Amino acid sequence: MSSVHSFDDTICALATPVGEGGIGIIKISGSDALQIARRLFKRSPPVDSFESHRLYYGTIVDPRSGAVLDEVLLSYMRAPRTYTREDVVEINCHGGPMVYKRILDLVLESGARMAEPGEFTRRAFLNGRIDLTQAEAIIDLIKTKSERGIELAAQYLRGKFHDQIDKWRSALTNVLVYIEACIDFPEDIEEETETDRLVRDLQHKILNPIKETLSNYDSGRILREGLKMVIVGKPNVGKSSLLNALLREDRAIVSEIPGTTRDTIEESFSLKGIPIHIIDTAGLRAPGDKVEALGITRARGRLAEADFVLFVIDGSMPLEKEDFEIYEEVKDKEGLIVLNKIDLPEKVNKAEVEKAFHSFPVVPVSVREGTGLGNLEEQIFEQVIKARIDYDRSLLAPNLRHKKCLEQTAEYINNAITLLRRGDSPELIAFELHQAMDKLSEIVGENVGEDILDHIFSQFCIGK
Ligand SMILES: Nc1nc2c(ncn2[C@@H]2O[C@H](COP(=O)(O)OP(=O)(O)OP(=O)(O)O)[C@@H](O)[C@H]2O)c(=O)[nH]1
Ligand SMILES: [Mg+2]
Repeated sequence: MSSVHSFDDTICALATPVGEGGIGIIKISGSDALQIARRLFKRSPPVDSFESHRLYYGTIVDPRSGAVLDEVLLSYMRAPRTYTREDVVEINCHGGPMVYKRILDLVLESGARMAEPGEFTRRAFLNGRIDLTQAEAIIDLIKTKSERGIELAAQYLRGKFHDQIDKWRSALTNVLVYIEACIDFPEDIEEETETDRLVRDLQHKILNPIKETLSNYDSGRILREGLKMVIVGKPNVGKSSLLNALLREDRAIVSEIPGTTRDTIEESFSLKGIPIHIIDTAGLRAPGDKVEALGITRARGRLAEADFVLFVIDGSMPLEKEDFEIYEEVKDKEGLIVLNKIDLPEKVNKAEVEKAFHSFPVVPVSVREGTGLGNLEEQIFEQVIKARIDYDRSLLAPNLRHKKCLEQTAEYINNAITLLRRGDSPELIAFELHQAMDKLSEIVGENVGEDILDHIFSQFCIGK
């Protein structure tokens, strides 16, 4: 993007969603913003000089025809106290597509150009108002699907992650200063106690906290994107009935014919504020035909990506070879066994299932009668969500990009520790530490490539 456009021009976009709405907001940012406002905005008496951060009531007038297009509220925000740190003008017009399109056209004719997706936020980043973790938090905030996700994004937005990175960087700088002094005065590093101190500092002040942060990755992913939960079991045990019950709607076809569900069915619901993507699958068994075989392959694919498994067993019939085969496939995952159809005469009880399939807790239910379902939801919450997301600790959960950078940082620090312990040359140690420093800086957006920025900002909508 920035290879095409420079950042000293003026951009504009519709900041509200496209379509009909109560109001439409047109946002203009850049050095020509005020001049464009002067050209298009009319009021009596005319405004001599726009005050910053004040709302003006008036009309938008086509300067060529003199036609009044709309009644609007306009605000001018003088740089640098703005979202982009540039001059910003916002026009609140009526939210009809014809109205805001015509006003946008006038703004474009007056010298602005259409903003790229995320370009306002990219300018905020390039102008130093926010760092890259804060820019990412803005995307998260817009896209998050859970209440806890909002809290997490809000923490990032306030710069909590940046503060943490700064602490690590300053600890790293302290070690680097010492090591670099040793390049000039090599005799100093010989002292064993100093080596110990440096290793200790690297380990306790940087490496261990980074590892702890990395361990929160999964929690962060679930908070941001939701938990992937897959329902498996042999045919006819009640998987689709369970899906419908959890969704509280008749989403999947249920029938007494084994092999009813042939494709995967995916839906989402919210469990105490955490989004859950729930996937119903074809019953796992030796397939009867080609279509069923495809469905079963698909089910296995979903299983591989799952965060959590609901393994359904029919309590009204004895355990079968197929149940044992499925258990072998899922036993290393996190999950629960749902012992279904307890309204029917019992052929296998909870204790027997627990004994046969000891990796999972067993929750007896009757989906048909609705018994045990509340308990099941409670158990899912306890097991998956509470266990992963520590509610008492203030969470710093890296996203995938941060995770990669932190893993590389940890690797460089480990290398440096090995070299230090071996009494290797300070040049080599300093090299590793500089690499670690660069990786930390990359997280907050210092020395990152255009390709990474393009990737991040392209996830925004236009007008943000
Ligand atoms: N008695 C009783 N029947 C149930 C219960 N849950 C489901 N069923 C019945 O079991 C049959 C199979 O239910 P489904 O939900 O279609 O089972 P499934 O596991 O999705 O089956 P496939 O898609 O064929 O793999 C239907 O006739 C349901 O009405 C239950 O708790 N008690
Ligand atoms: Mg089914």
